[in-house]
Amino acid sequence: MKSPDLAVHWGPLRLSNPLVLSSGTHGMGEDGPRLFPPEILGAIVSKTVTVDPREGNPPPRVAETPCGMLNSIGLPNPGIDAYERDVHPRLVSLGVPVIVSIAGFTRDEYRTLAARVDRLESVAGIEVNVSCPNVERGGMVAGASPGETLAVLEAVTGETDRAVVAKLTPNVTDIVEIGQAAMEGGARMLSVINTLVGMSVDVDRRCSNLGVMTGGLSGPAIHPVGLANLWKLAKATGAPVLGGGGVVSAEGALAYLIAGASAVGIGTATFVDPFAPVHILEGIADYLERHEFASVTEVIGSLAETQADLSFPEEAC
Ligand code: RRO
Repeated sequence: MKSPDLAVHWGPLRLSNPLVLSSGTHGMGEDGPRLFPPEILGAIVSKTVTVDPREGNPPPRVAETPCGMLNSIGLPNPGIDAYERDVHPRLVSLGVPVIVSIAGFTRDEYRTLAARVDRLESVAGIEVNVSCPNVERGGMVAGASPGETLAVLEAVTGETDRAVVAKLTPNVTDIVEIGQAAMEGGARMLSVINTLVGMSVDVDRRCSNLGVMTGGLSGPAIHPVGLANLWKLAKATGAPVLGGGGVVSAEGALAYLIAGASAVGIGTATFVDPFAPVHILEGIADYLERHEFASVTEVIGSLAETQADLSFPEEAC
């Protein structure tokens, strides 16, 4: 039997496979792919870049939690000038579609960043990060408001024809209305989820395990939350949505695809297993062969929503 076709479309982007390396989990973007052949990835998302360089938050900036980790990194990055000069050429040289992640502290900064990224060569897309939990302005504060999300997306899409993806926060009551606002603002794709606000306490020292009290929770603990948000968003908006959060196995990635994700984000898993993308991709290919699917696209959105929809009703879910 022929090997299954792993290519997917995420909005206007054609990816050789559904695995997308999530922002912020590989230095500026290229640390992970140095360990394995980069072409095993469908795309890479850079660390989110701001107009000016940033040091980030005071340490400690990461803390392990049961089945996950907290980060309070605080958006450290070299700023758009250094990104353009030093980082982007290195990312592009990996030969994988590069999505540049941007965050502003005002709408004007988002506009500036969109114009700067628009003029770079070899940009597959622009991720508009309206979901960082570790900054006091912009980030999740903007992305928790449908009106501000709409305005930010309009500011960005007014400056570029590149494929714009809005990365959304799960720290909201109704992610669907935020996703709809982003699409109305001109986003072509959506991405869920950024990290969940969390905290952990060192009881002996009676202090937070992070330098700035709270941080963003990622890792397997958040997989069910990501999945529910992905499913709701994909179903309600019909938008091409990347699903991620807590993917550490082929089954975890397949769950997102089955629930309707066009592509799957991998991030925190690589802190435990730097080769996670290799193992997850192999596992997806094995699954497709085992279930005799010719293409990964056949499983996308194939979720049975009632027992009557099951192809094998006797195998109750
Ligand atoms: O840098 C961070 O603190 C950070 C960012 Br920009 C983000 O989008 N999500 C996150 O958990 N941390």
